[in-house]
Amino acid sequence: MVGFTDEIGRYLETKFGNSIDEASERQVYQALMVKTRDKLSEKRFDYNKKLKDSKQKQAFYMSMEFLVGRTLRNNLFNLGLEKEVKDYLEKNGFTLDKIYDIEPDPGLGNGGLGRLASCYMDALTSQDYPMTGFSILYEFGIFKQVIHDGWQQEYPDNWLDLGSYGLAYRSDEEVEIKFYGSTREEWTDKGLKITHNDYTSVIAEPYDLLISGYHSEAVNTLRLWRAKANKGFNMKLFEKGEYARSVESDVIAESISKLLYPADDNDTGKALRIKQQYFFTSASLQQIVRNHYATYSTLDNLAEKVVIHINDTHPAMCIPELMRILLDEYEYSWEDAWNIVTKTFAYTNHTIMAEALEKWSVDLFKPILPRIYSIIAEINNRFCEWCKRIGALSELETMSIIHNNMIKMANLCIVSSYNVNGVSKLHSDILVEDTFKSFNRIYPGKFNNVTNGIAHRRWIAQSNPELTSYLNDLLKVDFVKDLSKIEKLYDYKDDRSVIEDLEKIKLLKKAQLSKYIKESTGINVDNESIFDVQVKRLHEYKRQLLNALHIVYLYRKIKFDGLRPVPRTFIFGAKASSGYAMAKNIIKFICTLSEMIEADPVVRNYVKVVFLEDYRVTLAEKIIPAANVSEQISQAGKEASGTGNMKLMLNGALTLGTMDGANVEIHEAVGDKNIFIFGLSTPEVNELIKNGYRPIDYYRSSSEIRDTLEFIRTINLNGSNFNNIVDYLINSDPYMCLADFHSYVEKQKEVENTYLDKNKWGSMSLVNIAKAGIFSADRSTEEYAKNIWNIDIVK
Ligand code: GL4
Repeated sequence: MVGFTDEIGRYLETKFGNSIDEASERQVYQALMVKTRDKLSEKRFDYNKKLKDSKQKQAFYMSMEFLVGRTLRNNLFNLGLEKEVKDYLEKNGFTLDKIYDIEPDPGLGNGGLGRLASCYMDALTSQDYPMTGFSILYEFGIFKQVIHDGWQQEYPDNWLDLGSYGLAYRSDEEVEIKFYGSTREEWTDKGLKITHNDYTSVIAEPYDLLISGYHSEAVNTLRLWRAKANKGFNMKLFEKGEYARSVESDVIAESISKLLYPADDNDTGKALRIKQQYFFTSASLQQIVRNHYATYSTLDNLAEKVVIHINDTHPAMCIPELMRILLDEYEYSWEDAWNIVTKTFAYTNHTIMAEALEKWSVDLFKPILPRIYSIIAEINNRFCEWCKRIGALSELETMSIIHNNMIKMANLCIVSSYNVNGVSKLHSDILVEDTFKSFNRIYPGKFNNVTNGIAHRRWIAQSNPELTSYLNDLLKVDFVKDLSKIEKLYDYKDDRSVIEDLEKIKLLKKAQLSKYIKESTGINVDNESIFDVQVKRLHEYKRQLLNALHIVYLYRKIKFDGLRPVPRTFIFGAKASSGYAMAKNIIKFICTLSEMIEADPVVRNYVKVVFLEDYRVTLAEKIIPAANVSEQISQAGKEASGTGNMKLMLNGALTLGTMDGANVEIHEAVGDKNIFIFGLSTPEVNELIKNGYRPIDYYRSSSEIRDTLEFIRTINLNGSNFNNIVDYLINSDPYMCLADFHSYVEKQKEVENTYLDKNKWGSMSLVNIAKAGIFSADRSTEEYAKNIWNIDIVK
C-alpha cells in the first residue's frame, strides 16, 4: 500500500518536478493540503455510500458563518497522520509547525456564533452523525486588524490565495437564484399559479470543504456557495436592448460573496445582506429538495428524512424559500406545504440584544424578493388569524411577523419551526420568561435549551499538546475521544506533585506566549506574573471597559498610594466592528494604558497591558493555554452563553465572572470555591433598570470611582484624551460598569491573594480542567441529535 507520505513525495514530483529535498515550504504546504483533501474525498466516498444505502434522516446546518480555523493540523490530527508526516518532514529538513503557519486562518465568521457552528460540525463528524453545513464562500473573511497608534485599522483578508487548496469545486451542482422582478398570479385548471418574471438571476457555485472527524468513519461536507454572474441570461436581455439590466447580474454576483459583514450581533440593514441571506439559503434549499426528490420521487416525506437547522435568524429565509419551492415548483397546496415546513425547521436563538434581533423594512425587502415577501406576508396573515381565534390578539404587537412595516425574522422562525432553543440555561430561561414570553404561552413545549459546547480536540488536544500528553499519561483514559473521562483528574485535586506538574506546563505555555508577545508588540512580560486574559469581540456589554477601569485603579494605587500588587499581565484580544465607534475608542483606551504603563518605571513592574492585534482562531490557540485568569465580565443577562469561557476553563484558567450565560453552569460544575463570581445578578440588573439606573449616583458616592474617572480625564498621550469615555460612564453607562465596579475590584483582590497560595490556585485550576467535560461540543451536539433532530449515527 502506498503510504500518505509517499503520496506527498509523488505529488511534489509530478506537480513541481521536485523531490522533497528540493521542494520549497510553499510546495510542501500545497502538497499536504491537496493530498489531505484527496484522502478525505476517498473516505467520504465510502461514508456517503453507507449514508445513501441507509436512507436515514440527515441534518442540514444553515449558518451565515463558519469560523473554521486552520484545517491542516486538525485534519492530520483527526486522521491520525500527524506523527508520520512530522517525522517524514523532519527527516527532509522541514518543520511541520512552520508548514502549518502558511495556511491562512479562514475567517468566515465574526466570533462566537460562527466558531460554534464549526465546533458543532467537528463534533458531529467525530461522532459519525450525518450533517451537512451550508454557508457562503466569502472572498474576504473577517478583516485583518492592524493597530496603528492605538487605533484599529481594517485590512482585507485575502484568504483564498493560499486557502483554496482545501476546497473541492462541484461544477455539477450549480443552482440559479432569482432576485428582483415581479410575480404574476394566474388561475389555471390546477388552481392559482404564481410566476416570477423579469428577474435577475445569479448562479451559485458550490465549493466543498470536507470536515474530518477524530478517529471516525464520517467525513461531512461544509458546502460554501460562491456567486457568479449568469451569462446566458445576460445575453437575452442584451438582445432585447436592455443593456444596463444585462450587466445587473454581474454587479449583483460580484458583490454577494465578496465579503463577510464584520458585525457580530447587530444588523446593518443593508440590501446586500438580504441578498447574501437569500442567496445561500435558496441555493441550499434547492439542492436539498433536488436530492431528496431524486431519492424518493416525492417531497411528502421530507420532514421524516431532513431536518434543517437555522443558526440564528440570518438563514431564516429558508422558511419562505421551502414554501416557495413546494408551492410554485411542486404544486403543493398551502396547507400541505405548511405542514411539511413546520416539521422541518429548528431554530437556535443566540442573542437577546435588541439591536441583533433582525428586522427588515418591507420597503427594502419586497422589491428584492417579491415572491418571498408575499409568502412571508401570507404566513403572517394566517398566523394573526389563528392568534385571534385562540384569544391571543392583544399580544400580536410583539408576536406579529410583520409589524410597523418591518419584518421580524425571529418571529418568523418561531412561528415556522418545531423547536426553538437558547444556548445556556440562563439564556433559555430569559427567552421564555421575557423575550419570547407570549410565544411560549401559545406554543408550550416548543422552547428548550442546549448549552453550548466546544470542540475540545482543537481546544486542548491540538492547541495544548503538552497538557494533553501529560494527562494521557497520568489518567490513562481516552479523554480526547470522550471528554467526560477527564473528570478522573479530580482525584488528584490534593496531590501536590500533580499540581506542580500542571503548574510547570502552564509556565511553559506562558513562556511560549511571552515570546509571541515580545515579537508582536515589543513588550517584555514576566512569565511568573498572573496572565489575565480577556479575548472576545469588542462590545460594550462584554465590558472590556470595566477591566480597563480596574487597570486604571491599580495604576493610581501603585503610583500614588504605594500599592505593590502581585505582578499581573492583562492580555486583550478583540476586533471591533468597523462602524462601531465606541468599541474602537475602547481599543484606543486600552492601547493607551499599555503605552502609559510601559513608560512608567515603577508601575510597569507590577502591571502590564498587552493588546494583541488581529484576534482570531489561530491566535486564540496560542493565548488560551497560557491563561491563568479568564475574564467573563459581561453585564448579567447579556451574554447568551460564551464559549471562550469554556476553552479557558479546559486549559486551567480560573473564571472571574458575572452570573451570566454559561458562567452560571461553570459555577455549578466547579462549585463556589473554584471560581470568582462578582457583580449584579440578572434580576438585580432588571430591578435597577426598573428603578432608573443613575451612574452619577455611584460617581458621587464613591471616591474610588470618582478618583478613577477623574484620573482618566488627565490622561493625555500623544494628543488623545478620553473625556468622552468618562462622560459616557457618568451619564449613561448602559451596561452598569459603575454599579459593578466595587464588587469587581474586591474580587480582583481575592484573585490576587489566592494566586499567592500556589497550591490552592493549582488545585482550583485542576478542578476546572477536571470539570470541563460537560462543555464538550460532543455533549451539545448529542443533545441536538437526540432531542431535537432525531437523527442517528451512520453505522
Ligand atoms: C453569540 C453570543 O453573543 C455568545 O454569547 C454565544 O456564545 C454565541 C454562540 O451561541 O452566540 N450570539 C451572537 S449574535 N454572536 C455570538 O457570539
